[in-house]
Amino acid sequence: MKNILVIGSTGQIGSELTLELRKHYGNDHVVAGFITGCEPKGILKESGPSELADVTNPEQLEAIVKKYNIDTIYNLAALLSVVAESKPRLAWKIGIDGLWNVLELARQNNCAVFTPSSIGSFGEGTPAYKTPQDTIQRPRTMYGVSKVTTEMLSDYYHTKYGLDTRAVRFPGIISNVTPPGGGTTDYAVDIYYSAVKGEKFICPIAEGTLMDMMYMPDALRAAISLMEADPTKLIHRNAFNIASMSFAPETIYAEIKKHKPEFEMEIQVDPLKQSIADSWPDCLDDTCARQEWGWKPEYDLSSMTVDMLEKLSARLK
Ligand code: AKB
Repeated sequence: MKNILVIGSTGQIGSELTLELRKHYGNDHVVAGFITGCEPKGILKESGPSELADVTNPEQLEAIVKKYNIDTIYNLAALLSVVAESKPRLAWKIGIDGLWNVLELARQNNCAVFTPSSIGSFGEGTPAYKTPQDTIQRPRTMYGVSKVTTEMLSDYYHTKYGLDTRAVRFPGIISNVTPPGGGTTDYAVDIYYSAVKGEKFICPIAEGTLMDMMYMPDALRAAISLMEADPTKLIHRNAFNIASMSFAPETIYAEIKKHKPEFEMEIQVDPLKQSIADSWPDCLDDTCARQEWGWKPEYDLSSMTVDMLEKLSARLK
């Protein structure tokens, strides 16, 4: 049985990943790490242990690892792409100084570590269509720079110290539970909220802009199954391309309109978000993830849309 610490358990991915991990490994075996001002609430708080776990505070993290005999860390602490552009120093402090703390602690206590990367780790010069697993990564955003560094530092700890580090490159994640904050792909979540509330959606991304996206249940399965995968089969480590769907604003709009014919969308391009989106791939090639650990998504745009509209309508009623 694993003993797991989730750092960033109240964020967009963390809030659902922590509950999913508790289903797999037992409530008492998964500690929800949070920072002041982002305390766990409701089922997240009630279903298992939680602890203050600031990634920039190594002593605090060490006390949790010792107290709960932690052997696996899901390190989800990061600023998303748009926020990281306005707070680059903080993005580095959380993403890289924080990662250093996690990796050192993991080395001393023999923990496995999952620290996600992103489609944001690619940039100009990367082949945009069917982006290969191993290719040019020269992003010009602080988010991208910190994600490439995350991948390299995590691989360094694996090759140098034999630490069990693994990760995926997440696309934009779409969920009906915790909304994202400060990402370039957030529009693909916000659009569902507008559709369910009966409001016109103002889209910050231009027509024709393709980006990889994924429904949360697939993202959670990816993280957990990669950490469960047979290590002898892994040729890559940090980080695997994963993909399930790629679309532009007009395509998701048309899909929602099939269910909500009166729904309206107007495009008002946000220059920062657009420039970030333009630097990211159109769609990733996830062959290595499929071959090395059996990755296979379950949702496409149409099945995700049905589920999103149903769940959000029930929740926002
Ligand atoms: C963002 O838009 O910043 C994130 C990501 C794709 O990493 N959702």
